[in-house]
Amino acid sequence: MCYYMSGINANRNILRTHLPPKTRSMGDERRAWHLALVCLLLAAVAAAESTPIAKLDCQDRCGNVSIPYPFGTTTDCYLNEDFYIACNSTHYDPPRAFLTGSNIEVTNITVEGKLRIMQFIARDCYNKSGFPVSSNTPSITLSKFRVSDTDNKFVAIGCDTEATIQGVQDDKGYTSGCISKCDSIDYVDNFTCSGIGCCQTSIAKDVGYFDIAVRSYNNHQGIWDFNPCSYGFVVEENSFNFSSNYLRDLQNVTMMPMVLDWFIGNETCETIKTKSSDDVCQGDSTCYNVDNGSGYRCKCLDGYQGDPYLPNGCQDIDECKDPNLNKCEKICENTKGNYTCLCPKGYQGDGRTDGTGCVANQSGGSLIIELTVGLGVGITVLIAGSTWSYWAFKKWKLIKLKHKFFRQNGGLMLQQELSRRDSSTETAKIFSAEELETATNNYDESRIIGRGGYGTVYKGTLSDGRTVAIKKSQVVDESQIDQFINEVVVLSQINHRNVVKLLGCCLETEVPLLVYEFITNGTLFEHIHNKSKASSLTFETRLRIAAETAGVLSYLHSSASIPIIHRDVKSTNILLDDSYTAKVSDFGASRLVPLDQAGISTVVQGTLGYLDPEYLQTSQLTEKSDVYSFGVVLLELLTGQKALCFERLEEDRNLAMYFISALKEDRLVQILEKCVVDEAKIEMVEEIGSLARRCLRVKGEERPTMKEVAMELEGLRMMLEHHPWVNNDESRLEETEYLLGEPSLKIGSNGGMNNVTYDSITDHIILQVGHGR
Ligand SMILES: *[C@@H]1O[C@H](CO)[C@@H](O)[C@H](O)[C@H]1NC(C)=O
Ligand SMILES: *[C@@H]1O[C@H](CO)[C@@H](O)[C@H](O)[C@H]1NC(C)=O
Ligand SMILES: *[C@@H]1O[C@H](CO)[C@@H](O)[C@H](O)[C@H]1NC(C)=O
Ligand SMILES: *[C@@H]1O[C@H](CO)[C@@H](O)[C@H](O)[C@H]1NC(C)=O
Ligand SMILES: *[C@@H]1O[C@H](CO)[C@@H](O)[C@H](O)[C@H]1NC(C)=O
Ligand SMILES: *[C@@H]1O[C@H](CO)[C@@H](O)[C@H](O)[C@H]1NC(C)=O
Ligand SMILES: *[C@@H]1O[C@H](CO)[C@@H](O)[C@H](O)[C@H]1NC(C)=O
Ligand SMILES: *[C@@H]1O[C@H](CO)[C@@H](O)[C@H](O)[C@H]1NC(C)=O
Ligand SMILES: *[C@@H]1O[C@H](CO)[C@@H](O)[C@H](O)[C@H]1NC(C)=O
Ligand SMILES: *[C@@H]1O[C@H](CO)[C@@H](O)[C@H](O)[C@H]1NC(C)=O
Ligand SMILES: *[C@@H]1O[C@H](CO)[C@@H](O)[C@H](O)[C@H]1NC(C)=O
Ligand SMILES: CC(=O)N[C@H]1CO[C@H](CO)[C@@H](O)[C@@H]1O
Repeated sequence: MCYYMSGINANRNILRTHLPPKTRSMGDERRAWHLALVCLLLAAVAAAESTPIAKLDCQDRCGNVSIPYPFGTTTDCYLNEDFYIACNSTHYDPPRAFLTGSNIEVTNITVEGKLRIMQFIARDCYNKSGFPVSSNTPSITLSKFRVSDTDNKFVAIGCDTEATIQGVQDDKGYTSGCISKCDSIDYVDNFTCSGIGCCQTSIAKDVGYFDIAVRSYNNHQGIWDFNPCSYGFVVEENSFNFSSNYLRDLQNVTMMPMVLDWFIGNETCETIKTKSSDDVCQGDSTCYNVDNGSGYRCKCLDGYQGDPYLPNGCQDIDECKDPNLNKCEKICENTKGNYTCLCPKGYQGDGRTDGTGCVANQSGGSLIIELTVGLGVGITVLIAGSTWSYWAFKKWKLIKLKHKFFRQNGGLMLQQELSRRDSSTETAKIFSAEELETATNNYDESRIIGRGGYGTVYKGTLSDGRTVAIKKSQVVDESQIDQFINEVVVLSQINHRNVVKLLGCCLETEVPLLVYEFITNGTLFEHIHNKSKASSLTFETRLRIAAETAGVLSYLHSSASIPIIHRDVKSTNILLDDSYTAKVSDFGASRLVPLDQAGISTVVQGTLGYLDPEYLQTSQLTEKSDVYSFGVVLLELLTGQKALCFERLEEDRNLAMYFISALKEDRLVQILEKCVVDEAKIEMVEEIGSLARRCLRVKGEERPTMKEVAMELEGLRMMLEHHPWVNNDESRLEETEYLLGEPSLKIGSNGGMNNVTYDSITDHIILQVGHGR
């Protein structure tokens, strides 16, 4: 056995070949750009994180569209079927969102009750001699939501045009429309739909169905040169700006944005209150009726903002941060849902600019005293000033350097972008260099909690008391900065309980720094290979850690909006919190895989002992490489042995080889960790061994997918919970019989479980069991 094998530098374990060096300036520019973009992504994610918009472990966006609860893209993530959004990532990149059971594309959802969709436009076109060439009459049918009468207009475009909209309002039909005729384009006004070349009318309330038809009186003859077609559509008023060019050519435009009103149920707040179980307004929010009680919505109380349908969705607005939100003259103090104004010492009043403000207290001071004080202050200021100038000069140089780094790292672009954003939405935490220096006591040696191939990780305490992990690249090497950037890109796509959270980044240093949540209990590696800690890692915990890790890898491979291959799965990259929940970390080497590519060719990168032999040979990266590495981690958990150990015989140095030869010679039990032998039944251990064996197949395609692995491990966990398969000889016989009596729980010859369905997004496992339970 070899428990302690320190002295091997982590870097040496990393096998990595470099791409040919790029020219520096090009790299710099690209990198700066990249980082700015990436941090924006991070900003969006961080904002979403600080005020959640989706339920825990639910996808909160689909491509460009953010999906706030009550909407959701998977079971248990939406309020009811009406709010199901089908996120189609198989045909579109970025993925696109569709209303449930329809081809209606959703482009924006607000928690205030609006839903922007794309709707087809009606057209009726002729050729020069007046023959119809194409026409259509699009319609829309909404099962639940209604076309917004306040946000949309019905618009017709053409100079020989009659357009009608036929709608259904509360089971009663109605027809409306408008006519536009003109002889010349010269009279057509730009930017206003004034009746010449373009006419518009309002939409009725509560319309859930409409169709649109356009006709022409003279088949556009005589005006064909500037207007061959008529068009009609319902469009969001604010996003449509008429131009005379549309008369000539709107042929490439097939869809226009339209706004729907959404609401909950078909009852009023008053009736809902009487059945408290149905109330969906959460936290600091209140219910209000939509129109005449055909449904209701929730909104955050005054002074709060966020998603009122989530328990912690409505969060206090810090009015003091934004001078436009408070009316304080001097000191502003934020309170829950409001703020108060204070006056400094020596002043009195209500402190409000719309009130009495702050006025100085009546002081009995005489002119002489004031003069003396003034003189004293003057001299002090003079002395302080000259010292300060000297000090400021040094500081100035430092600041200039910081600015340089900030610029180099894409900070300016980021800043511009942020300032353009709505100031009310909370932005990413961009940490300042000082903040992180203070947090880590100037990157003190004692704060180092890990060193990896890609940098040093420090433990830090922020001024608000939060403990964080700060990752800093060791060497200024472009490829390493790229790794950091890559990590931010990847992490910004993931929101999962078993992935370490990224809290923010810092751009002012020469290398960007990443700030993560601090995971209290260290790496899985320490827990397996440190004798004293290993003893407290029970078989059940080991199995749970394996299942959680497999679950999150399966999520990365299949459920995240863009598939992600971790590429460096190993026990040092799995962290444990105090409840031993696994948190996968270090996405520096990870790759996003475009949907149409099954495998990508890359520079081989990974850690010896965990590295997929097929990938090593072919450089073709696929999800199956993670499956191999996971197989090795599974072995580590089972055997308590290191992935690569120079104290074993040469042919056994590699844990995978060692395990396979032990399996062949039928001495599996000899190499197992003691607690596993003591606590688990041999059948279950064999089951896991067989799973590991399949993960370690040389040919990637013969390995199971991560999803299958996750399912199988979850199935074993369920079984352990329901009939603890503890090694107890007395119960063994009975147990076997019990299993035989329940065929649906039996394990197939290949070790696969029947009747287990697994949804890695929600981490839910559904185990169908026969009767008698
Ligand atoms: C998504 O956003 C990107 C960047 O803002 C934009 O280029 C792209 O067209 C958008 N895609 C869709 C489908 O709206
Ligand atoms: C995605 O969209 C395509 C094309 O519209 C469709 O054929 C496919 O069934 C959709 N996939 C899902 C999962 O909805
Ligand atoms: C969605 O609509 C809201 C309100 O119109 C707007 O503030 C927001 O920027 C839109 N989001 C996107 C991604 O277009
Ligand atoms: C218009 O279409 C008709 C019928 O297809 C055809 O006979 C005629 O030649 C077309 N005229 C022009 C100018 O293309
Ligand atoms: C309207 O604006 C377009 C450009 O957007 C221009 O080409 C056209 O000449 C303008 N028409 C009038 C009548 O000003
Ligand atoms: C339409 O566009 C023109 C030029 O881009 C702009 O001046 C005008 O204000 C716009 N009108 C509306 C209603 O947005
Ligand atoms: C419409 O599409 C055609 C071909 O796809 C292209 O030649 C034409 O320039 C487009 N027109 C506009 C206004 O984009
Ligand atoms: C309200 O909705 C429920 C269930 O969705 C339905 O059974 C009921 O008929 C509806 N009531 C009205 C007045 O539409
Ligand atoms: C609400 O209903 C009442 C009576 O049913 C009606 O008089 C009123 O016009 C309705 N208001 C709206 C906004 O529909
Ligand atoms: C906030 O407090 C002020 C008085 O300080 C009061 O006038 C105002 O109505 C309060 N606003 C809210 C939203 O409670
Ligand atoms: C790990 O967690 C266990 C259980 O919560 C705790 O007893 C132990 O002190 C923790 N170890 C470390 C290094 O934090
Ligand atoms: C209880 C149950 O649903 N059993 C099913 C398990 O799956 C097999 C085949 O997949 C079915 O034949 C069983 O009926």
